[in-house]
Amino acid sequence: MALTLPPLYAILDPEQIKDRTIDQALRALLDAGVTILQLRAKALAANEFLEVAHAARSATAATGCRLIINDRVDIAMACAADGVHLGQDDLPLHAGRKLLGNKIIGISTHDIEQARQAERDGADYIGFGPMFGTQTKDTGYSARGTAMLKQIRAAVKIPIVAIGGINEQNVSQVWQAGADSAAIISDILGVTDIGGKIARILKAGQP
Ligand code: TZP
Ligand code: MG
Repeated sequence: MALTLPPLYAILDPEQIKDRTIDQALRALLDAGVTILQLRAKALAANEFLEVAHAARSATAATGCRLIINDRVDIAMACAADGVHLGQDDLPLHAGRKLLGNKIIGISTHDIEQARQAERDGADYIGFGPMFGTQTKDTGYSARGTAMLKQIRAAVKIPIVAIGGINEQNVSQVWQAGADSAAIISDILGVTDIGGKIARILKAGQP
């Protein structure tokens, strides 16, 4: 069945949570009502990542929030996540599909050809970015901008999650340009009042 994504795609990255614990950040996101959450933990060893993934799985299951694991199909399987998010250099989609069956698989893309390829290969959604300048990840790509996002929207039918430098001020631009969902890390995890921030982001408009 085709995937539907909410306007906000939350990402929990332990490197971006300032002086909160991972559990506090997780709780704040869930209390704010997020319905899809990606766990991204590049610096954690597999055993630590799995421990956090189990905690995220039980907390998200309690609120009905879908859980997506970044990069690691094995961790996604071990914690019974709803899916995985894979970059261009991660396990290829066909291998992820073999292991995960009909669970959600999202693919990071940076241009039209990658977007089309991900759709042809059976991705459930694509990430597209970096939309604007971002400090959170050195993607090696220049800001893609909303004009390119509109071209991607015209090129694929599957849901698009825009990512990279999105914040409360510019989020409505990405929804207007055709993104189903906006992924926001630092502008959410970097503030004191995560709930208030998310409420203002959602008020900023609907895709
Ligand atoms: N992929 C492309 S940009 C990015 C990822 C994971 C980081 C986005 O973080 P922020 O802080 O919302 O710009
Ligand atoms: Mg990756």
